[in-house]
Amino acid sequence: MASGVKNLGSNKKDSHFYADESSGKIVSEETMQDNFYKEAAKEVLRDAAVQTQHSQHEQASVHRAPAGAAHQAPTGAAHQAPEEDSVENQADDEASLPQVASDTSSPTSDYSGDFDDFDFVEAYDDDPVGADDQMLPENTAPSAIKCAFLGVGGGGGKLAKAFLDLGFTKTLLVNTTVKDQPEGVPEEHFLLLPGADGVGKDISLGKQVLENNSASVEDTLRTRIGKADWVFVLAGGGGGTGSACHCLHTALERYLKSVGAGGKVVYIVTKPTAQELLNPTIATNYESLSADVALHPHILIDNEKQLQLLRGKVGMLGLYPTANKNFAKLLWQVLKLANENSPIQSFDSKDLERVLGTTGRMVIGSTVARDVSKQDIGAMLYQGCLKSSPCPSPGGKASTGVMLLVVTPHMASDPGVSKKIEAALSYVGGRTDTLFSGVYVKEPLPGLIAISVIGGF
Ligand SMILES: Nc1nc2c(ncn2[C@@H]2O[C@H](COP(=O)(O)OP(=O)(O)OP(=O)(O)O)[C@@H](O)[C@H]2O)c(=O)[nH]1
Ligand SMILES: [Mg+2]
Repeated sequence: MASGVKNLGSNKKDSHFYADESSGKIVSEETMQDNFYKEAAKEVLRDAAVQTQHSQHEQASVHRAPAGAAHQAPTGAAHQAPEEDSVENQADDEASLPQVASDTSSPTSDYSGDFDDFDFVEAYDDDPVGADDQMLPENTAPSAIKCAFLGVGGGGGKLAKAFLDLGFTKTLLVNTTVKDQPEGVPEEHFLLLPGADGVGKDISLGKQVLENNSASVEDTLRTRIGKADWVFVLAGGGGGTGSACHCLHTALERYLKSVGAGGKVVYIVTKPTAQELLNPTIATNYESLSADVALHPHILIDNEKQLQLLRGKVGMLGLYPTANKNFAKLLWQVLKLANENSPIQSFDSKDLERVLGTTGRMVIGSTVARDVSKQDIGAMLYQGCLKSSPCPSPGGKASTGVMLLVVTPHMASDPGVSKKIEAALSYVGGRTDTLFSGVYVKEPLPGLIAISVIGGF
């Protein structure tokens, strides 16, 4: 029963009368029921109107709130949110309703689309589609240049593995067979070329297989290496596959160009041992390879010299793995030092690029001078680097040279040693057209360490 109404009893017609306190009138039961239903109907209509307003406001606030909290929360919960409250307050004022609707109508129509106007904003944010599935991780070995290593054939693959072991993860091993691949190299670093199960020292077959698959090598470099500025091609001279590696040159240059590289292809090839060179096929294959790389920057590793230096120190089985590791560490030291600052004199990445980019052969070597008090230290260091280098001795005057010296803090602060260091650098400077040098301070060291690269002959 509606409030404010008192039951006053019934008349003879059995009709009930009620006093309506709000109006001060006495009304019959019929009238009373009539009023009650009218009131109830009005209340229902009012509720319905308020509900419609609410849902309109909720829609408006949902469009405005990207977090979608209003979507998730039931109406009651949405009412508790301060933002929703402010919307609701406006809804209570009927006059403000069209205002709210018109406020929201314009952003609503903007937001309700599929962002056509701004669908470009993230277009360049993502990594290239599909390219990253096979992408090898970035090199972890510190280096002044962004480089990749490509091992071709059995010996080339083993040399490449030595760089991979140092943290040059951007390393790929290409071969015509899985049979002479080094152990312990994850599958993603291999590219097996179809067409022959090894080429059995047949360099013509090697060239044919590499040429037929050069596009695949180029693609694999793009998808697995990505961007590198320099590609070091490693190959064992004398076999059929590695000796044919120059067939990939055009594809490698195209790859470098396509990734916007600033560097070149540098070959690191081995010269067979004296014993191996007695075999005419091996000798011819090696000659073919050395002629192919002659006009490109290249390092020749003399296997005879290298193995002689190791014989007596390492067993047969360990000869090549040790030699490969030593060579990789030697070259890495140059790439790494060019990345370091020196309080005395730095050899920087531009210097390194000048040397690596010089056409012709390079000789790389290192030595240690335990007694820095000797007078002729300049000659000692230079000759020592050449003598203990795995490369054949240089022929003629070098066009570019690098002399990197690593000294202890004690040596660096000794005026006598500093004078000798200067003399050593000018000795090497006199033997190359352009000398780049760097002096680094480290400890502990077994003595004064010298690393030299001379190139361009
Ligand atoms: N420095 C070095 N030289 C190696 C190594 N393995 C092989 N060689 C040299 O590389 C030469 C060529 O051998 P491989 O590289 O096995 O030949 P390949 O390129 O695979 O050619 P095929 O087997 O004929 O298809 C050998 O005669 C060795 O002188 C190595 O681990 N380090
Ligand atoms: Mg082989």
